[in-house]
Amino acid sequence: MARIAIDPVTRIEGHLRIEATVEGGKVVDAWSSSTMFRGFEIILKDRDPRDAWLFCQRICGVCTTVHALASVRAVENALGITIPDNARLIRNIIAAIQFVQDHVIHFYHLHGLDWIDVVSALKADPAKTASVAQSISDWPNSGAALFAAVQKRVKGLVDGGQLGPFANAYWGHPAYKLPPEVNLLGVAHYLQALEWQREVIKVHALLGSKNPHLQTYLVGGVAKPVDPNSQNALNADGIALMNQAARQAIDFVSKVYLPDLMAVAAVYKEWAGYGAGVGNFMTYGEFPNDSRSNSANLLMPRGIIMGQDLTRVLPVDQQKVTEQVTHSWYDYKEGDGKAKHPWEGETAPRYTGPKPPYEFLATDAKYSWLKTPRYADAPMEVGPLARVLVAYAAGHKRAKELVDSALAQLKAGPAALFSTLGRVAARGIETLLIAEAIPGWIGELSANMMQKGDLRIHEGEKWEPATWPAEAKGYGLHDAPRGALGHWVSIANGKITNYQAVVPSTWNLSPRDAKGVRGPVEAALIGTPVADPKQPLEILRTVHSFDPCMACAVHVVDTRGRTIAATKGA
Ligand code: NFE
Ligand code: MG
Repeated sequence: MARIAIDPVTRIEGHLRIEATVEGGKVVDAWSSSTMFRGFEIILKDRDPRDAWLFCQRICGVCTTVHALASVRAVENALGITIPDNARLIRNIIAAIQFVQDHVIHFYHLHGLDWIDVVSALKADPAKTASVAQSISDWPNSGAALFAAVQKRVKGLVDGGQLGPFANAYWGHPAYKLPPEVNLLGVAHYLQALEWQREVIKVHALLGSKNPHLQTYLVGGVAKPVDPNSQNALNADGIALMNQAARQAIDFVSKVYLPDLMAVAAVYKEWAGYGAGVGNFMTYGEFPNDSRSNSANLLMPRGIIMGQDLTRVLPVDQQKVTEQVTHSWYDYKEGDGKAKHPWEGETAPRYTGPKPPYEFLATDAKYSWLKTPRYADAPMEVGPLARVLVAYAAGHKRAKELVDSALAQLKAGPAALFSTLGRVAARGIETLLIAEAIPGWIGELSANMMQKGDLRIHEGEKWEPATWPAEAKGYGLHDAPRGALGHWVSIANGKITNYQAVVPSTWNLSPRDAKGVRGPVEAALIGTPVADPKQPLEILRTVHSFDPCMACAVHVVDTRGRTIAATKGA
């Protein structure tokens, strides 16, 4: 039995360490640890709740906007504010473009190289790659000359020993199975996706003045004026730019991302048999159709699935969300065994782990900077798979079409969804579903401005703290690209008295709970094959399928600058 540590896991955001025991070529146990402490909850104390979103948004630069949105929703919920329709539409468009860009970047730049062997692409015949590309999609940039040029570029990098973004991976590992031609296709699209994402994200520059960290959120609405008769507001030119970006998004997702995903999935079908995880899924849902606070009228429905049971979608009650610290480097006043709802949450860090450099963590004790979130005491997987499963089980028409079509192509049943491959496929499926919804919101916004003359962007009535109750508390739900995100705020005399964020990657990468029950990633790793414990590529496949973000999950970087060496991570 070998114990291994992968630290740092790369092609994620933040610092993640995975320890696993491997026996008989398989993972038999696993531990997920975040090695980075942050403290946004502490930073927010005593601040004006109208400023909270500006601080929170800096929790992460990958899922930019998401903490801003959850924060304004939480404060609006506390103060009983209903935002104008234009603000809802602008927020939906911002969030949706975020999803689309984030998921494409994940597939090609963070996860793709777990499946695509860049070095093998050098052996491909570019003409054959062109015929593969043209057989799966009518995307125009698919000629032999283009693939030959990409191959030459990569060969130049390899020959010059300057692999750049392609350095430090397990090239040639026996678990890579794609033919050289498909590897070349993947590498070409890796490069095209870089160019594409820069274009579509211009919508953030237009609506948010910049990316990352948009400037135009506001408690009560948005600070982006809409006015067809002004050059200084969102006008017909801006609507046209957004429509163009939405078309580019739908095109790339339907003609590049999804066909590539299906081509990769067809070769790695056995990954529908690994990585199931805890079997419980939760989503807060997203993209509200009306402006009520935390409205349940959503494009992607809110709900819970327990024990892989797709016949029942259970409601979500935020009161049942708690966090534990039995295995986390924090103290609770009443004792570490307690499960605390975020309104009563505490952030009191105390590191009790080994002094670096160390070989392994003491995983019987505290071993992570992540807390352990639970819903009604159960671990929950959150993210694309949770959203797609809940939509599918709830009978969402487009979700059903897309899921059934993917399953038919792979000749698989719904059980295949509970897997590493299911997680990757769900991400692609929801990217298209969300991209397709963007033109509708742009149309509504345009009609409001141009036809109805409705230019309202902000509900100003409750802006002054003098209008607020002496004490208030609220919660804001958002489903971010990586999953269910909740912010909980308590306000007294115009100031924040407590603030807690319970974040998608905290749900997914949590350590064990008080009863020793594993978190979703820990559970998903059990049974993962490992051909060579010194090159744990397969472990990375399952970990990356969750698209971890530890920056979000632990929410102030450890200024001691610890460096930890163990088995090489890639
Ligand atoms: Ni930093 Fe984030 C998303 C949030 S994940 S990426 O999506 O919230 O935990
Ligand atoms: Mg938190």
